Amino acid sequence: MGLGYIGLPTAITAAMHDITVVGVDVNPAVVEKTNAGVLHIVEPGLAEMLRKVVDNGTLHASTIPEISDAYFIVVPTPFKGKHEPDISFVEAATRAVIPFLKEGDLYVIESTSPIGTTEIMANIIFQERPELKGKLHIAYCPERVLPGNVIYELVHNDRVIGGIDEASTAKAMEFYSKFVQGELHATNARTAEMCKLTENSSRDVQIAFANELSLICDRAGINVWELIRLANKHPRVNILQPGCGVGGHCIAVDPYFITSAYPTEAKLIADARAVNNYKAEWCAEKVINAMLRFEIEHSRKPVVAMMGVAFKPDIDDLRESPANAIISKVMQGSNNSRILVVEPNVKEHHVFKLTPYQEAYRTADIVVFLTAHTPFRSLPWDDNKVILDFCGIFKR
Ligand code: SAJ
Repeated sequence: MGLGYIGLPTAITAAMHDITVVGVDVNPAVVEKTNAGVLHIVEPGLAEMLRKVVDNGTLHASTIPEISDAYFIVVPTPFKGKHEPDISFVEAATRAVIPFLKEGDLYVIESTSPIGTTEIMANIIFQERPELKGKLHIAYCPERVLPGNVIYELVHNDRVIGGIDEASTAKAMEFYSKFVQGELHATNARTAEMCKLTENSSRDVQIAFANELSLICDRAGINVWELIRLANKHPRVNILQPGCGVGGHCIAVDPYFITSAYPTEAKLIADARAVNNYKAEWCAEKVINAMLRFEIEHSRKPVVAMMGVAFKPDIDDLRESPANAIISKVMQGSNNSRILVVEPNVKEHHVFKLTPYQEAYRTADIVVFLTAHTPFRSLPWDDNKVILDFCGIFKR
């Protein structure tokens, strides 16, 4: 249930392992494309695999579920209100499969979900189908794959699997063992739900530490890149890299699933979110200040290059990208300066006109590095430009 960034690769991977899969999505365009063997997401190597499993008939897509032995819920869990998780898609997908469930079936949620979601869905299922109580296997198993490396990680990453009872855990483990070569770790549903939120919150907190260091170092006149490199020479220290904020649809989102439910306890997690959000605002302020200074010193407006819109290096995914927000803010405060926007990984942007990166770098008076795309690393340092390197291209 759900043929998005995780559901579709999972469906394809299962189909590659001789499991007959019906990929269900509410979007008819996604279903049509999938059945035509055309990939609607960007993921290296996946298009060939999709064509293969569609051609040999192990995967087909539909807008409605079909009778199966195992059902996987892989739909988004966005926010409602400010930062409250919205599990209505999980519930809708669950309600859609309820009529098809039969004794002995497996039902697994993979969507990132607030603690208790699996139990809530189990209750909904048994309310509608009381005769199945004790006769279904219900579990939670979060995905952990890194976009760009999905095919490898779906098979090789360890998985945490938590059932609502031991028989459910065992049944889900048996299923995943058909295509997962990583280790399968058994637990209960609540721990598995929290485990997913913990993994991404842990990364968010660690990035916040690096971002906080970058703010301190900027005030203290210390090169943060050198500082972190040296501190990491300690055998038990491993500090991540600062950037222009935290983006994507996971790390900047999942910690709120904890903070909204446990506001009294989740202090560090909430502060880390605040630091990472603030870092993007701070970067925008830095750019606007540099532009004002340039105008005063040169009696003309600067040309500014904003390098990178994607939320992390070498991908085309612009979702929840702090770079996007920084560029918009700089444009608002730009006082008619020329702003060149660069994103080498996409052909077109629905708001910004894009400029090739070499041309932007050559033309600009102020160059702002927002995303550490590999091609940017071959650009030469130029003393005649103001360079704001928020993501460590030059590490100067
Ligand atoms: N970032 C930094 N500094 C760093 C590392 C990352 O600022 O040192 C920033 C990136 O630029 C980006 C953001 O963090 O804006 C997130 O990027 P990421 O590479 O850390 O993670 P995602 O969002 O692509 O994928 C994460 C992964 N989770 C963890 O590494 C704990 C992935 O395994 C999950 O499956 C995925 O979230 C998910 O779907 O939850």
